[in-house]
Parts: sequence; structure tokens; C-alpha cells
Amino acid sequence: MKKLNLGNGALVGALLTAPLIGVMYLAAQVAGLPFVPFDLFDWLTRVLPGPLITFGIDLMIDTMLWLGASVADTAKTAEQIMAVLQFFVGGVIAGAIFFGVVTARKIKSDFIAGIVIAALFGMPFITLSLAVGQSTVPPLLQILWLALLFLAWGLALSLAYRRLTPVEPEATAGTDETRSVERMNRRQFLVRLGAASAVITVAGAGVGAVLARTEQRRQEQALEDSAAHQAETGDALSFPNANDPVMTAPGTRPEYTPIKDHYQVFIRTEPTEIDGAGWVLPITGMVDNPLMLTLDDIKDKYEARDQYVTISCISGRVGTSLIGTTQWTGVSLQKVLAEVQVRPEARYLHINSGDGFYETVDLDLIAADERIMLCYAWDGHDLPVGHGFPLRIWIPDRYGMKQPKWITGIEVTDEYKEGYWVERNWDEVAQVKTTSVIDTVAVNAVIENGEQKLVPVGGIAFSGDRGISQVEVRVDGGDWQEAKLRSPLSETTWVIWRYDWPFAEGEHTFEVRCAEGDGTPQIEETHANRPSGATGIDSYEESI
Ligand SMILES: Nc1nc2c(c(=O)[nH]1)N[C@H]1C(S)=C(S)[C@@H](COP(=O)(O)O)O[C@H]1N2
Ligand SMILES: [Mo]
Repeated sequence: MKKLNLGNGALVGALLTAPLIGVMYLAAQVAGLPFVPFDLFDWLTRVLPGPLITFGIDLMIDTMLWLGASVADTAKTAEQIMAVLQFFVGGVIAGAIFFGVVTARKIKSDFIAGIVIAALFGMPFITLSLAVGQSTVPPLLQILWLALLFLAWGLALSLAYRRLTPVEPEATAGTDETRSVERMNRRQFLVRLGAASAVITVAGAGVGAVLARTEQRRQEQALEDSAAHQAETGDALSFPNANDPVMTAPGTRPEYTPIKDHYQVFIRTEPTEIDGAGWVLPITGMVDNPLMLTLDDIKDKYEARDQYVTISCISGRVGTSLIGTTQWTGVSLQKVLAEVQVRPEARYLHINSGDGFYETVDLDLIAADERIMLCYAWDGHDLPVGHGFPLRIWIPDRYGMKQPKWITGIEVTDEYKEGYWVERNWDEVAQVKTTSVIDTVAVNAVIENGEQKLVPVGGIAFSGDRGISQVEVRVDGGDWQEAKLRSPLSETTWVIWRYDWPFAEGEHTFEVRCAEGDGTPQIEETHANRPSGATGIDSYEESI
């Protein structure tokens, strides 16, 4: 069997693709140039069949839960790592194929061969990045930059082939000595290539990571400043339930989520950045008065509404961290639609987003609920980039998947179209499933009540906009005991509950269930998240 050099090809592919990724990453951080691995990953997740994607996401989340990692914190990082690995493997395979084909076909590995492999490997990626990528650098510059990188990669590959493949035996008079010198040279070349590869990769990825971290810090600082602002004005402005005597059990999540801790979910590997100054919202289709609204138009023309809102993700398990509460500010969609004069035959809004996400909203739903709003601020400030700047919709009692962020266009139509996640087999309505969760069994905050010791147990219950009338806790399968409810920030936020449990030493299992405002009990049977949102009793083990 002829030796095809596949191993060498894969090795060189690896040694060249790693620095390629490093340099691309650096340029993405420095100049906003495309980072191809993320674009490839984003594109694949968009075009691959929904069931495969959801299977992949489930697998990833199960792995993270198994590893004990926070889903809200690590999901994106895991995706980004997968994206980089995927591209890296692509480069390794391309290297192996190049070596194999050149060897098998006895092609001369010269300049031309380098250009050809660069084009074959690079062109699809350049096309892809231009088509689906988020870089705001002028396309011509993107093309030039990527072409240059892939060209360097291809030429290095062809050069490496020449250095690593022994010349035809007849050409080297073939003494043992010359052969061993050649082997030495080859080894030396590989060592040098490896060293250069490591230096460039580490420098590129390292400096890139520092820049990315700096930018992240800047954004977090901005959020922290706003959080500080919130805390300062918080007392004066005072939450509507500030005087409620039911205090949160120590260890319960904050009732009002600091924005920097609010979960984020988006379909791409990175949040979508929209330039607010250049942004306009077209509202078109079956209307008599189409509008192009700037952000200032939306803020100035219509009456602002503030609403404390809890939003959660349908893909969370019971007890998920993919849920958060803050104050949303925006304008009633009814008011905006009144101005565009929707024609009577229209039935839906198609909402499109800057990241390629889309959803359909029924006009009857909007007509029935003036709270549905186009929202431009969270916690009194412009929406953070990751949460949909400059505009997102809020629909009470629906999971996040029905509520587009980064809105770029609204079309009024009489045609139904499935939304992004509906197309991928998630529930069409996605009404919030009522659930209750134990956050804490506060063994370090025992209350001494004369002879009796009480352990505060606490958490949240959430029912969309249907209220919570009762929360009950039981320990070790005993009788259900009624917990105290703290009045919520609004009728559309979670409810904080608390139960002071009479202390008993040992290992215990705590369980919680709740009922909606009208007494409807939560679903106690365990159902997985898909397709309609997870249900079941949350339980919590603690030894005391
Ligand atoms: N444009 C856009 N909007 C989107 C999404 C998205 O990927 N793109 N994800 C949705 C999902 S699944 C959820 S749970 C919420 C999350 O909102 P948050 O990131 O502000 O918490 O945004 C929704 N809106
Ligand atoms: Mo979601």
C-alpha cells in the first residue's frame, strides 16, 4: 500500500490551523474582522435539522448539569469551544487530504498547489462569513483579510509538504547518510513549525482574550454602574413591596436580578451588536400608514410604560437558572399599531431580528393585552447589547422563545408563519408553565424561638401573569405545609416564598409545590422541557 502521508498532513494541518484561528481571533477583537469558526457554527446551527440541534443542546446541557456547571454561565462558552474545535478539525482534515492527494497524484506541491488548496478550503468560509457573519467591517476588507490568511495557510501547507516529503529515491543518490540527514532536517522542520505555530497561536489567542476580557469588563462595569444607580435610587424609588413583612429566606436568589447576572439566550455564538444611531424600525405590510421609527421616535412619541417582568427560557429544567426579573420600559404595541393603521384583513405580525431570529405574534393577542410592549430599556437604561439593544418585545405569560430581541423589522400580514424555535419543534404558544423552586435551606440562619429552632426554607414560584395563591413545602414526604408569600414586584414577576421549618437533625428531602392565583394547582408530574416547558416538583436535599 502506498504511503499517503495522511498523518503528516493532519499534523501540519493542525500546526497551521491553530495559528490561523489565533490570528483570526485577534483580528476579530482588535478590528471586528470576522471570526470564521463562530460564523461556521452559527450557520450550521441554523441550517441543520431542528431535532439534531435540540439533541445537541440537550446533550450539552445534560453534560454541564452532570459536571455541576451553571448552565446560564457556561452554555455559550461550551458552544464557542465547540465552534473552534469544529473549525480546527476541518483544518486538520484539509491538511490530511492535501497531503494524500498530492502524494497519490504525484502533484508538484508548489505555489500553485498552495493557492488551489487555499482557495478550496478558504473560499467557502469567506462566502459564509460574508453571508451570515456579524462583522461590520466593509465586505471588501473582510474578503481581503480572510483571503490573505487562507493564502498564507495554503502556501505554508504546500511548503511543508515539500520539506517533509523525501525527494524521489533516484534523485537522492540514496546513501544511508543522506537519508538520515534528511530525516534530521524533516524533524527539525517539524519542530520549528511546531514552535512557530505555538508562538503565533498563543500570542493571537492570548492577546485576543485579554482584549475580549477588557471589553467584557467595560460592559460589566457599565452594568454595575447602572446597578449601583439602581441601588442608590432603589430606596427612594422603593420597590412596590418594600414594606412587605415577609422577608426573603437567606440564600434565596435576589428578588430583583442584577442585570449582570441576568441569564442570556441567543441563537448565535455571540450577542448581536446593533448601532443604535443608524437603526430604524420599519413597520410595513398590511397597513395604511407604514412607519420608519427611530429609537428616539419610539421613546418620545408614545407614552412610556414600566413593568416589573420575570422572563424565563422554555429550555430550562425545573429550578433552572435561565430565569430573571428586572424592570422593563417600553411602549404599548397597541398604541404603535393604532398609528400605522392596521388593515382589517391583517392577522399577524412577523417580527425579524438582527441575528436572523424571527417570531409571529397574533394581532388578536395584542388587541387583548395593552401590556404587550416594544421595550427599549431594562432597569432604567437602554437595553444591554446581550439583551437585545435597541428594541425587544415583551409578551406576558410567554416563554422567552416567543419574544424577539434585536428587532429590525415588523411586517403586518395575514399569513401565519412558524417562529424560529417553533419551526424547531418547540411549542407554538409557549405559555409559561407554573413552577415552584427551592433556592435555600438556610441551615446557617437558624431562628431560635424560645425552645424551638426554625430553619428558613425559601425560593420562588412563577406562573407568568396568573399569580400565585399558595406555596406548600413538605419534608421527607410528610404533610404539605403552607409557606408564606411575599407580595411580588408585579403581577408578572415571580413570587418569593418562605417556610420556617421546625428543625430536626439528619438528612432531609424538601419538596415544594404551588397553585396559581385562581387556585389551579401546578403540574406535579415531571415533564421534560420539550416541547412545552418543564414541569414537576422541585426537591432539595440537605443534611443538618
Ligand atoms: N433575536 C433574538 N431574540 C431572542 C432570542 C434569540 O436568540 N434571538 N432568544 C429568545 C429566547 S429563547 C429567550 S429565552 C430570550 C432570552 O432573553 P434574555 O437573553 O434577555 O434573557 O430571548 C428570546 N429572544
Ligand atoms: Mo429560551
